[in-house]
Amino acid sequence: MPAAVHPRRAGARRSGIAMIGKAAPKDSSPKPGDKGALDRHPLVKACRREPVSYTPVWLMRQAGRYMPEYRELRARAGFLEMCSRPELAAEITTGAVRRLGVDGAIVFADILLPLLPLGVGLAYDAQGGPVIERPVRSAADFDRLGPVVVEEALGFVAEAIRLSRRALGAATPVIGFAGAPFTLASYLIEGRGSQGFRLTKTLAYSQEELWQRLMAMLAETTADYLNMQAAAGASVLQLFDSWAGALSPEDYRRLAMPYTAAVIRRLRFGVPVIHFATGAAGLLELMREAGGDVIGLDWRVDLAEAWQRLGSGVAVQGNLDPVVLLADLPEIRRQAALILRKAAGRWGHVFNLGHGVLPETPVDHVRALVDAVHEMSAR
Ligand code: 1CP
Repeated sequence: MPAAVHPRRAGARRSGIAMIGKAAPKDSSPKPGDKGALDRHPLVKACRREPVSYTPVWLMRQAGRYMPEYRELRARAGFLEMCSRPELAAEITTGAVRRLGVDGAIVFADILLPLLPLGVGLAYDAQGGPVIERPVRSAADFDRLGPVVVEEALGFVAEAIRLSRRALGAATPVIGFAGAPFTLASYLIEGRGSQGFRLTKTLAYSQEELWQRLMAMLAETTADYLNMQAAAGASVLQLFDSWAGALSPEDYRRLAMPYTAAVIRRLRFGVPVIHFATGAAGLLELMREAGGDVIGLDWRVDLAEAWQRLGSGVAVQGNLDPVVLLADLPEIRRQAALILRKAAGRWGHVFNLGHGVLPETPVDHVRALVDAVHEMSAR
């Protein structure tokens, strides 16, 4: 790999945790807080479809359970406690970056945190899956929800972003994120992860006014939450509409898209937005219409075909199948090369998986993927 491409390589090799408070790796990067320097980072530039010297790469769920450092911390603290202690959250965020050499530091948090102030009894079970004790299924349930003052209830996420940004300086942009209204509503209504989303869709189909009130509230909360993260120093924002693919195109257009579009319209800081969904091959044009500078693709679509459909006015992110990371290194490299070939060197590709890193993924495989993408895409 050309040294000029990755001046921070030496720092990146250090195993991450416990770097907070220590000096960022010495290089010629401008000072932390220098927004200009972060604006010139390949991740931010790729989101804006500007020329870059290599394809930037980060991974959804890059800082989770597959990492021994994370499991060690997790053995001593609950998930919500880890999220709500900014110094711990920042340690996990930046530790993953240093361990993996990725080009983006997604803040350690969860899409469901904005549901905390609603008072619905959000908790995470022994397997880490979210559970909502008092789901919202009627107008009476909705009327009982507490008010969400984002800065007050979720200021710890902003603080984790500030600490991460201070630790990383201009070397790596921090990525803020939130769930899109449909995906958040699905947890709020089902009470946990779901396969068929029957309760969610039934409510949307048969209680239209309640659906509109719920979705409008979630859109407003999500926009406030993302604006708070951008104000705290996030250089890129990702909107996860992980389960939007459960909807038909007509239903997506009517029941989800207006609220996602409202979130994106309300963003104030000019930070590039990645709009991601899974199983959404039938929705790509509508997702593009809803907004975002980058459309996040899962592995079920051919990247070149998807980009053709989306048009050249938008960047794309993706789209390696997370299961590939369980295979041997030559296969990982082969499949990563295939995706880079689909992107064909066009400006505006951010390499990522098509969904989150699986818990059984070997950390070395992730590191090898990141190195392979950097090396094969250097120009
Ligand atoms: O790199 C990172 O891990 C960053 C932090 C991060 C992100 C970006 C976490 C930590 N969660 C998320 C996003 C998230 N959370 C999504 C969107 C991405 C996706 O589709 O996978 C979703 C749907 C959730 C909801 C959620 N929270 C789930 C999925 C449940 C389901 O229905 O499949 C789970 C398992 C959680 C808990 C959670 N969030 C994050 C972690 C590390 C964990 C595990 C908690 C533990 O350690 O016990």
